[in-house]
Amino acid sequence: MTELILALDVTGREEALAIARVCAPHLDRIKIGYPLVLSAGLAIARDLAALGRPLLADFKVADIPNTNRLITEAVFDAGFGGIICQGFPGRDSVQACVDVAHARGGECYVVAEMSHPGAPEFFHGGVAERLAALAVACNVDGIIAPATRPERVKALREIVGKRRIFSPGVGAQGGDADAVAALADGIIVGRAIYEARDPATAAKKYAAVRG
Ligand code: 3DU
Repeated sequence: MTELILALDVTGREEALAIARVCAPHLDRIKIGYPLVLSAGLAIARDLAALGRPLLADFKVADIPNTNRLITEAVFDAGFGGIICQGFPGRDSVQACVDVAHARGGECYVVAEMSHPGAPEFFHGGVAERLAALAVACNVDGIIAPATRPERVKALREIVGKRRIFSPGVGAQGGDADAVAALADGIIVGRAIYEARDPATAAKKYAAVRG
C-alpha cells in the first residue's frame, strides 16, 4: 500500500486544524515544518497529533550530533511521531536523530534527494546514492526522494531496499501521483490539497494511491 501524506504548509493555526480535520480520513500521516510551526507555534503539533495520524516533523535537521539530539528530543516531546533530517552532516549526526527517534518509539527519515529544479546541482553525481547508503547504515526508517524524478526514486530504491521511500513533489511541483505511487511507499502532497477549493475532495482524489 502507498501512503498519502499531507504536507500542511499553511501558516494559520485554525486553517491548519480545519484542513487537517476534514482531510484526516483520507490520510496516513501529516507532515508539518517551519512554515506552520513558526507561525502557529509548536503546540500545534499536539492538536494535529490528536487527529490520530502520525505527525512527521519536516525540520530537515542538519547540525552536530549533540544539537541534533536536542532538536530530536524536543520534537518528540512536542508530540511528533517522526522526524526528517539531512544526511550531509555525516553519519554521527544522522545517528543522533535515529537513536533518539527509536528510543522514543518514533521514526527518522533522511533526505536523499530533493525535488526542486536546483536539486541536481548538489544531489546528483553520486551524492544522493551516498546519502541513501548512509541512511541505511544508520538504520533509518526511510528516505525522502523526489516525485519530480521517478527514475531517481527507482535508482535509490536499489540502495534502500525495503526501507520506506516517501516522495514529495506530487501536484504543485509537477510530479505524477500514480507514477510515483508505483515506486514509493508514500506520496507527500501539499498545495494540491491544502490550496484546493475543497481540500477534503482533493485529498480523497489523491487517496486513490492507497489502494
Ligand atoms: O510542493 P507541495 O506544496 O506539494 O509541498 C511539498 C512538501 O514537501 C513541502 O513541505 C516541501 O517543503 C517538502 N519537500 C519537498 O517538496 C521536496 C523535498 O525534496 C523535500 C521536502
